[in-house]
Formats: sequence, C-alpha cells, structure tokens
Amino acid sequence: MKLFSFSPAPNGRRVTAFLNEKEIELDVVELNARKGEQLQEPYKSMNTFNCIPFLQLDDGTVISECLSICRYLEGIYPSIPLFGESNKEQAIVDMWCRRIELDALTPLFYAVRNTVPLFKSRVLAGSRIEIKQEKIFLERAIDMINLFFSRVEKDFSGKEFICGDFFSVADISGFFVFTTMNMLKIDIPDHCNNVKKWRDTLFKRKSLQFD
Ligand SMILES: N[C@@H](CCC(=O)N[C@@H](CS)C(=O)NCC(=O)O)C(=O)O
Repeated sequence: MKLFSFSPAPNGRRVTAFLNEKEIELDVVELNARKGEQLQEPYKSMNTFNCIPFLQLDDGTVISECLSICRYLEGIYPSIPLFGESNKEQAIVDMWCRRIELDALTPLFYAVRNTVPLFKSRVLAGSRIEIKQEKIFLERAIDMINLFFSRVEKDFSGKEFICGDFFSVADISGFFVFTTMNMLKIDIPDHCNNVKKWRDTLFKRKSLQFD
C-alpha cells in the first residue's frame, strides 16, 4: 500500500501524526499540492476528489479522507488504539472527531482558503475553480471557534485528553485546530483554561512535532 501526501499540508500531517503515534512506516509518494500535482494524471483519476492525502491499497482501492485512512490503518495496526477500545470509547472518539471536524477544523480551513493570498486561485480544495475569496469566512470561523471552545471548556474538567484519559485520533484533529488558529492569529477565548492546558499538552507530544 502507498500513501499519497504533501508533507507541509495540515491534512497530510494529520495522517503523519497518526503514523508517528503508532510508529508505522509506510511508502509515501509526495505530491506537491501547491503545484497541483494531485490534479495531474494518474493521480487525478485515482482520487476524483483531487485532494491529498489518499491511500492506495495493494488491490488498487483508493481511500481518501484523513479519518477514513486512519480508520483503515487502525484495523491493520491495532496497537496503540487511537479510535478507542470499548464500544463506549469508540463512540466517544467518533463524537469528538465529528464535533472537531464539523464545528472547528472545517470552518477554520475555509477561513484559511478565503483569506490567505496563497490560496487565491484555489479557494475550494482540490480544484482550480476561480472563486473570489470572501473574508466573511474568517469572521464566521471566529464565531464558531468561540462557541466550540466555550462548550469544550465545560466538558473538559478532569480529563487529560479530549475523550478522557487516553490519547486518540480526535486529539490529533484538535492539534490541527490549534495550529490553524495560530496561522490565522485567532486566540483561544480567555476563560478557556482547560482548553489552553489541552493545547499545551498536545504541543509537547512527540508525534506532533512539525516545523
Ligand atoms: N476532507 C479532506 C480534506 C483534504 C484536503 O483539503 N487536503 C488539502 C491539503 S490540506 C488539499 O489536498 N488541497 C489541494 C488543493 O489545494 O488543491 C480530508 O480530511 O482528507
């Protein structure tokens, strides 16, 4: 199997962090997403959503979407479990993955694509459709982040990680919420001390060291 990725891209790094955490080494094909290599053949037809990362299995099947790639790898490399062990833990990890992706990471990624000049002609990931960048996405992301963290803060007391006392794939997604906020210069709301502690724990973690 082969992973197609772009090492500086946050979504590429989400899978790299997962591999680091499990100490797995995969064959990686580097596709420069800034130059649009994933939009050229043969990659274009391999993954019709034209984004990185994607995983090609030995039988030719292609799996894209960070969490789906990680889910597949978890099945092959079950230790250390990052999607939870018991049925209850797995549901809690799934809940946090969805909350983080829908309410924080996706709005932040839209904000980056709609404000950072580098993304001017690629506002929609995996396309080169000419669409005007709209600053409202940044304002909306800030509103969503404030609400998201106010909720997370209340839910966090007594926990080391977002799902409880174990590190999971949801923490990896959470780490990229913080790195994207840094890029956009968005602060964690002042009153969210549990969230700040979580961020500090993640930034010290060995599997999450990127330059
Ligand atoms: N929902 C996808 C998002 C993947 C994505 O947006 N990848 C970006 C890199 S971070 C990409 O391929 N961008 C290509 C482009 O800018 O055209 C996932 O979770 O894997």
